Amino acid sequence: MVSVLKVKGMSCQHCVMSVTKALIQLEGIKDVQVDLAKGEVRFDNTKSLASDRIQKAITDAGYEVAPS
Ligand SMILES: [Cu+2]
Repeated sequence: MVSVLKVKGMSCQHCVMSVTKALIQLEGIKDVQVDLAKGEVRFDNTKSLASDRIQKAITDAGYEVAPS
């Protein structure tokens, strides 16, 4: 299932890489794409991983998931 999250605090290509790396190492998360201008992260959650796991990975990387 393709999901889109709003992520606060991303400001440059380094942030894009950090968030991408944090997500891609989660089980079943594939095709991570970050839209820096919109502050959006899109990914395919192929194993229906719980959203709190995904949010924690982003938080641990130093960014904040905005409520949708
Ligand atoms: Cu940055």
